Amino acid sequence: MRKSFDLYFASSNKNKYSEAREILSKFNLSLGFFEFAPVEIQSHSVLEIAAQKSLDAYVSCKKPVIVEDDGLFIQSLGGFPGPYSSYVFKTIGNAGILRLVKSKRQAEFHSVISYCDGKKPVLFQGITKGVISKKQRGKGWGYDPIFIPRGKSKTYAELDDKNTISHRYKALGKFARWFDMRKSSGR
Ligand code: ITT
Repeated sequence: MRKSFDLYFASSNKNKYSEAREILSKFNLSLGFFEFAPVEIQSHSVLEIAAQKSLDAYVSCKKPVIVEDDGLFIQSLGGFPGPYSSYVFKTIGNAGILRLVKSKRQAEFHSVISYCDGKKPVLFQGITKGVISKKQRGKGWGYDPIFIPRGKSKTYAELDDKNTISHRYKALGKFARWFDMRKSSGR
């Protein structure tokens, strides 16, 4: 029989789930996977996209659920690809991004976790600043081979401790502390 969880991660992206599960296990939270292909609204805001994604996910999942919306914001490209990161990765990919980024390489990875249990979604944001590398390094998924977080000389793909510094870790850490407080207060 399938194990049931108190909390699910709804996504079409298993890489995001695997990292989220590992991160939340450090906060003693177990996380089920709810495979879900969200219809993303057109918006410049990852907060707005995440909130709507979690409302839609709850309708299908019918259990307390979190979703995540991410964006890689490259300063010299006016924040591109930002909320369109998934589409841009599937179309021009890392090679395309490296062709676009010339001298100024500053970038930020944003994560928004949205929790929904049928009421108004609750949002948590995590940001990791860094730079875009000059070439692809390491064998990670998505933009991992081209993003070097601030204070490191390696890309996310080359680091062993990505899950302790990433945008995802920061957003999930805020969520886990809130979720725990809410549980202790009996709500
Ligand atoms: P959902 O079904 O959960 O929406 P998705 O892959 O479409 O999955 P997003 O809309 O949040 O997710 O897209 C953000 C894209 O940014 C994602 O597809 C990856 O290519 C990339 N991305 C997000 N977090 C990343 C990380 O930690 N490392 C590398 N790439 C990442």
